[in-house]
Amino acid sequence: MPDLLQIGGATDEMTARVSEKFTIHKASDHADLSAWLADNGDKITHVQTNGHDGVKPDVMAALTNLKMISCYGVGYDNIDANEAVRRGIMVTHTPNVLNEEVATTAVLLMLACYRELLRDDAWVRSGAWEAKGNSPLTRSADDQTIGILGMGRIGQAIAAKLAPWNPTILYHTRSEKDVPYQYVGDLTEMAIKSDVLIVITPGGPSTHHLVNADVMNALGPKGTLINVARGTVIDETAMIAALSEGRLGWAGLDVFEHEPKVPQALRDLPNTTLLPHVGSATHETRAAMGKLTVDNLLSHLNDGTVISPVPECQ
Ligand code: A2R
Repeated sequence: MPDLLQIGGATDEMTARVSEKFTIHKASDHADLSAWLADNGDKITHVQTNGHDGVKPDVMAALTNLKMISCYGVGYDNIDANEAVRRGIMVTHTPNVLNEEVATTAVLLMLACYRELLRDDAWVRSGAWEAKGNSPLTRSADDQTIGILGMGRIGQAIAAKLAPWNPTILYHTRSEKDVPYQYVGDLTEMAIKSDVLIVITPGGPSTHHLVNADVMNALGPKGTLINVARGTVIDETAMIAALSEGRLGWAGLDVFEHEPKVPQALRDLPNTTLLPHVGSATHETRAAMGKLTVDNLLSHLNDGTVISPVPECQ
């Protein structure tokens, strides 16, 4: 059987299906992975990984006969897809099957910020309700102007999922899309016009710190920033300063620049709702992502075709 390197975790079902066709080697079993790769790297033909772990450049270089990387997740910014193309390595990911779940997470964070979900939950638990009476009023999430940065598969799912709150939806991308929302060619201009800015672009160098201090100042003291994309898209240091100084109102974040490390200053801020990168993390959606990850591997092994290649490999 061909040899597969498994980087990061996999569900039991994924492992069961993969083990019928491949000999599985788990990267986590080798304390000195470089040494193991030096002796065994040439026999690995397939890699199964995820968006967080990706494939580090030294690992990819050590896999001299690698033919395919299957990524469990839609974001693949931790895999050098251009280097893969240069070497003739196929890279696949799991688009579409997680659109609705990530969109739900974006809406969840936005509503939690507007209606102070965490503050009011604490109000009940701490006994403040009985001791002090009603909690302060919150803001209505209805009829807001919502700017979406990134209007791809997930951005469109977010826009659709927000419809019951009757928003005016603006969006910013590098090129205009055929969608029923208003395109804004300049991100800062969109932030000026928006009550909420939702970030849902890919990560990587092309979007690094796209949301900088200027964009956050433009969103303003009454503005809410939501990130369900990658932590690197927002300048986290500038965001902490803006939230602390009242230049930015609220932030709902599922992703962080150096996750799982989250700066203490951000954790201490009351105007934030923080999630541990769980955008797609439900049983149902992770099962669908796992199935597609394995389907891609088995299809490639069977006849060289795949179901969902990354754009660079199409
Ligand atoms: O810029 P365009 O026209 O390529 O539109 C894409 C947009 N985008 C950007 N917008 C502004 N500035 C950029 N530098 C930039 N780079 C990309 O992000 C497109 O509208 C959107 C990405 O859409 P999809 O490729 O369909 O990705 P999907 O499935 O919505 O997932 C987005 C990301 C993943 O890469 C993960 O990092 C995260 O959501 O879970």
